[in-house]
Amino acid sequence: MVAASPNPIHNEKIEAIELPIIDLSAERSQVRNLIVKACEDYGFFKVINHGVPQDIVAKLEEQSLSFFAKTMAEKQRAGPAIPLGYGCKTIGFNGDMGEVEYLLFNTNPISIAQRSKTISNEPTKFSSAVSGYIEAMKDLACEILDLIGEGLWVPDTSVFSRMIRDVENDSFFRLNHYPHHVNKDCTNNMNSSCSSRVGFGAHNDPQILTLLRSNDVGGLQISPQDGVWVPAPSDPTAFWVNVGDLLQAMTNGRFVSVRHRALNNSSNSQSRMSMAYFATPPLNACINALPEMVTPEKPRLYKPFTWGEYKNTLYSLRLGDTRLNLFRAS
Ligand code: GA4
Repeated sequence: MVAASPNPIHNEKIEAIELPIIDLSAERSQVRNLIVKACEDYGFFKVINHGVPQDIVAKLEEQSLSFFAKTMAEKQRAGPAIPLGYGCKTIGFNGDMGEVEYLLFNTNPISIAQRSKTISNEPTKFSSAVSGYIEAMKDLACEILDLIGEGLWVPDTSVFSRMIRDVENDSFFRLNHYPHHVNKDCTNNMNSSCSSRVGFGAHNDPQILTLLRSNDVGGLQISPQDGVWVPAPSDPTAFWVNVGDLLQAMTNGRFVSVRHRALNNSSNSQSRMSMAYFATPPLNACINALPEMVTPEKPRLYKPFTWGEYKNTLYSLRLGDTRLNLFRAS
């Protein structure tokens, strides 16, 4: 920890902790141990030297920028994000709001090509940028999941990645834009109207693993414990990786699904843009603690469920709800 300061507005503490940074080009036996440790300690870490070509990222960033620069009427041609499409300020079905606009996709290339016709004047360019990026994210997520399998010493090291490689996987992808505000009140960032500007409210990701990348504008924070928020500084060349609810359930609580949020109160004149890939199993995949994770000292925490059941539950709840508790074993 290098600094701690109370936020006078919400009684929250902002702590500048150095979050784990994992160099994927280092020796494999080291990397897998560091990843497992980061998943246990924070459910969150940054990967560098990940091998994702810079031009794949740059192409998508350019397409994303030009979409969000359009007029509201043009953007709304993408259809409402219920559940997939363009959303502005409203998040999900149950009244959650945030200072954010976004595009939500599934990761099927045919569906992306179809949707791109309503999103861009150059649909082929747009869809190949999105599909190319998703492909790279899927490979990176599976590589990280294989390292996790090895680091946990489970007999079937592809037990996690196989769910994501399955043709029926239900992975999602989202592009977020947190518009820059010109606000006179924001000269002092201790001011309430400034520091309380939530872009995407506190929540846990429901899936297995999320890979998040942003431009050079900060705002992402994680909460390792109630009332404490740790900034995750922006790094356009890296990816933040976070553990989702399903991985917490499959590791019987050994890994933690990290609570996080994005604030939209940047003090420079740039808007934050982020891209998030959510590695998700098929709807009928059974989510159950791996036998190796269950011991007499660590009895099963959650009852088995399918991703489909979990997905129905999460869409019936609010963004900030902790849904995994509803699946407790006893
Ligand atoms: C949070 C993680 C992903 O962004 C997402 C979100 C989804 C949505 O935006 O439609 C949800 C949210 C997320 C969890 C609870 C429900 C569903 C909004 C919401 C209020 C795409 C996801 O899978 O779950």
